[in-house]
Amino acid sequence: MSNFSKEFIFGTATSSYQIEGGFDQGGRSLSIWDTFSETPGKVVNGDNGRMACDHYNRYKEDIQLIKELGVDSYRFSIAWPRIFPEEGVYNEEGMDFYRSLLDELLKAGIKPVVTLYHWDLPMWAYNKGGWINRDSVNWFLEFAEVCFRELDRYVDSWITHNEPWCASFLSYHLGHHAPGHRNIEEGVKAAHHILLSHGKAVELLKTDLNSQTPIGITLNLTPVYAKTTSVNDQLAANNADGYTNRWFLDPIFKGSYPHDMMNLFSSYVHDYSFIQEGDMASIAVECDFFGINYYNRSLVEYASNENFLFIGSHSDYEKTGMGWDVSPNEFKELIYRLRMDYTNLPIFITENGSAYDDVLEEDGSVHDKGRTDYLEKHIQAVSELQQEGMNIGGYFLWSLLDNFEWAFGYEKRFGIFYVDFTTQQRYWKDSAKRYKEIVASRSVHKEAVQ
Ligand code: GCO
Repeated sequence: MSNFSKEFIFGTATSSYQIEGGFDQGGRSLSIWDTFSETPGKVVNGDNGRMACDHYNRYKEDIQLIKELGVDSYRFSIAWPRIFPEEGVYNEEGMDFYRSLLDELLKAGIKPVVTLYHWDLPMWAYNKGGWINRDSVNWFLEFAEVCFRELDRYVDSWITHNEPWCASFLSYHLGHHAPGHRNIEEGVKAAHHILLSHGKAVELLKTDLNSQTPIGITLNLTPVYAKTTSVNDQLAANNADGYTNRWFLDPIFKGSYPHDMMNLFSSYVHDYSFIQEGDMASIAVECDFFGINYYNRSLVEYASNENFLFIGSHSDYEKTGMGWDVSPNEFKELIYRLRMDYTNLPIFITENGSAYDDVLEEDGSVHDKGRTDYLEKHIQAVSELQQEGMNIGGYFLWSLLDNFEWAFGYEKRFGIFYVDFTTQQRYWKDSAKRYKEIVASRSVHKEAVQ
């Protein structure tokens, strides 16, 4: 696993709502996740992110862990309700938190990669229609602008949005994430406004603010496979791919939505007039890199009673604790496809990781063999991709800490550090030790080639 060039970035990633806690500290107002998790039946065990990993109060020690891990970079997100607790009301204290966090990272020699939106929409914005309201683009730009102005000098790279599919379809159509709506048209509109706000934020940073800091977007991509070669299953796979991947890839890289999906959606989306002149060109703005979050492949089959004619199919692959297929080869195939059909930009794996049922031993160790194997297989895949000239710029392991796993609450642990949520103590899992070794062996290699 030593085929990594000296520029290759190893990192780890988190997001604000999942780790910060401090929900009422520093002038923060509520986000849609605070409210959603208060709604009975939405989050496993009724968990919420009020305390989470208490990172808001413990960020210094968490940065020490990152430093000890030896990675080059840390990806985190900014909680919008800390920066604008009310519409148009800027909260300096919220910004101070991120300034201190960034200072501390830079002191530790860690490059900050900052995501603007990782799903914690302020409630005030939701109350005015959230992402369904086109004004959301302007609210987001106001937030982005102040973040750029105040923080750009500390930041190594910006990511506008994390996984627009989740923030739109999973949240407004499938209802599993906040705000929990179930309406296809809303999902499609939310996706459009999120993508548009991405394009406009990139333009703002590059053109209006004239910054050289690299900026991009992160999509969650799930390569879809058909259960059989039957025409029906192939159609199911095509639709699943359209719904999950192409609906986001096509506008970003080709400046248009896929026509087959527009037709498929048109029984529910009566009017596409929310796509205004110039929008598609804005969305397709040139970025500096492309971020992807990869967890698993998906296997689907035809289902005549489903809206889009597909459902998940039984797969006999080895599974993670989420029930997701361990599928490093499909990860490679995904990258080949992106290179063939979509982009030459440097690709960053901005998330990759796995949940397993961890056991904290009495001596403080956690023998998470499943997660360790998972990360080795995927880093091996990245290494092979690098060797094949696929231009992967970096790899960020999800996640630094066990944290609030959205609708799964604290039941699913993705961290390489175990968090005891009663004491807030952190423990090294075996996977963290292994990751440290992998990163360090690359550093040795680095010195040898310098
Ligand atoms: C994601 C999310 C993470 C999740 C992770 C595991 O971007 O999907 O960024 O917040 O915790 O994917 O489900």
